Amino acid sequence: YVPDTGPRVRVNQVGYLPGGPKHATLVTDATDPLPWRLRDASGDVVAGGDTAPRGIDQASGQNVHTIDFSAYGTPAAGLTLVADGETSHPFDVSGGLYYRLRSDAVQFFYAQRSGIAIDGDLLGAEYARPAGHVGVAPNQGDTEVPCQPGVCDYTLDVRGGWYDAGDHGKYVVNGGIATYQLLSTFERTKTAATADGGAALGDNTLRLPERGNGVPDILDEARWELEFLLRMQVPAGKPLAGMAHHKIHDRQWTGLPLQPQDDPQPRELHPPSTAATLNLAAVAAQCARLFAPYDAAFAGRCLTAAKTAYAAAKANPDRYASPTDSTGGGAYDDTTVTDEFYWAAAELYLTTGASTYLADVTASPHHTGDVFDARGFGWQGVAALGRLDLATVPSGLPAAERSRIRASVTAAADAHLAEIGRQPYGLPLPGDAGSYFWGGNSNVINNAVVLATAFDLTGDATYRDGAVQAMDYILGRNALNISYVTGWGEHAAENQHSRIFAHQLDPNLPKPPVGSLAGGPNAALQDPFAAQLLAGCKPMFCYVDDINSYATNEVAINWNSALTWIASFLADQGDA
Ligand code: 9MR
Repeated sequence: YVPDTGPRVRVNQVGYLPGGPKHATLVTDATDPLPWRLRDASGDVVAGGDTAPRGIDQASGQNVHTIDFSAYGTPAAGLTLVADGETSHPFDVSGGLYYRLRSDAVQFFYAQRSGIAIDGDLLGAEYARPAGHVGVAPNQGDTEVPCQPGVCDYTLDVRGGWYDAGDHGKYVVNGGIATYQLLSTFERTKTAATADGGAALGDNTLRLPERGNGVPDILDEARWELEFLLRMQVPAGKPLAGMAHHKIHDRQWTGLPLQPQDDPQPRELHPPSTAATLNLAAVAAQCARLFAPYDAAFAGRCLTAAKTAYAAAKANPDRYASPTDSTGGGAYDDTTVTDEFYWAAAELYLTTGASTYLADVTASPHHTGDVFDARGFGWQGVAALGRLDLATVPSGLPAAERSRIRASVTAAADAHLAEIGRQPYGLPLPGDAGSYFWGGNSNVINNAVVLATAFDLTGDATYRDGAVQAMDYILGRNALNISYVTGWGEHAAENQHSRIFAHQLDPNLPKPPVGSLAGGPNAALQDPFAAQLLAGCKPMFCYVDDINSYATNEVAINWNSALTWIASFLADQGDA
């Protein structure tokens, strides 16, 4: 199988910020520098220079050169880069490049909502659908959901929330990091000097049913999941009260396509877990501080839930979700929860200022340990979330402590910058196969989040430029010459794995909405379709834009939450 990778000059197909870095990659057999030309829409040459040969790129196996046209800074549409007889996909130079991506990326969450009819007037007529899993046949949930046999003697109303990904499962651990990133996207607008103060994500800025209710729209979207997460808590008086059930999903896996309202499977609560409980504690604590100005009663409910969840986790510190519990839904297993304890304690401390939580933060092995990783962070390793918030959210931390924590963020960002320099495709990710795993696009973006946070903390533009370059990779500067974000870029992913947006299987169904991020290259080839098609692939080629490849081409809330955060950051850079 040889994918059509288009022109051998690889660019960010969306474009470049006028004052930002501008890099491209040329795939060629040549070993000596070659001339490159930047052409405007009418074909006139507006800049030029020579390529820099980089040899064989480990992640792609290609012989490549890099092109640096950062010196060009004039806004223009329809530019192309020409080198070695090849003309790149067209792109823009504009300060407004990412304005709409900021809302597109978060709009995905409305499209994933469970328990509410999706309004075609808001999202587009083709996306209208009835409410899923509200107890209307053939659905069997989620209003009165029993546990798996033997797990509990009650039912819970766990309606609402977001469908996790291409399936109809709802998982507290993954809901946790996704909600965190939406809340953090908003919180950054309040704490970062380079942010826009929240106006762009405020009331009446997103196409949501709650728009115009006096609450910033991104908080309204986060609340849809927060309410679900709160419902997953074991009620008082029951065994393990205060813990959170790990997940709720179908008893058996369903096929594609399948609209949520047509799912006939029994739904079941799976056992409470320490990791889920700490995810609830962390995001409910964030909820308490961010909703306080808008809805004191809801903020109070969140704070109570956060505190009871945290106490329950401390009383039950080693209840782990089983790695084999993956029938009908994903496992989201995790047997290391010191990082979840650290994150939850950090959020509770930042919200309450209470010394007990600070003591737990300080006693955590992650407090002084290195929480950042060259391969990014994700749902299973969340210490970085606590660290980033301790660095950015105002608190009573002693100044020396605050500086040490901030220095750990800039040190991680320095390491990512060094990696960007080593990679001919300019992404903050080591080039070996171990970097290219399930959902890895979100890890690349999360490294960009670390770089962006370092910029917010220091104002040092090299960090901002690193974050921008990471997104160049996501938006087309890669071996496959593809943008991984639906509707963004000349040649973008469009057949992501989803039961709802299964256009590839049924032309009457829509494609994933504009702004949906694909999981990305996964060298482990963990689905049969990819395994058969892509055997022997070099890591950066281990991806296919086909609905059957759930291990390379799914959509997921924790991936779009990373995109949401960075899109908002990039939009704020404007003409930078
Ligand atoms: O994102 C998850 C990835 O880190 C795991 O390796 C993979 C296999 O366990 O599961 C991914 O999450 C999936 C979840 O289990 C079920 N819903 C779809 C998720 C995205 O593919």
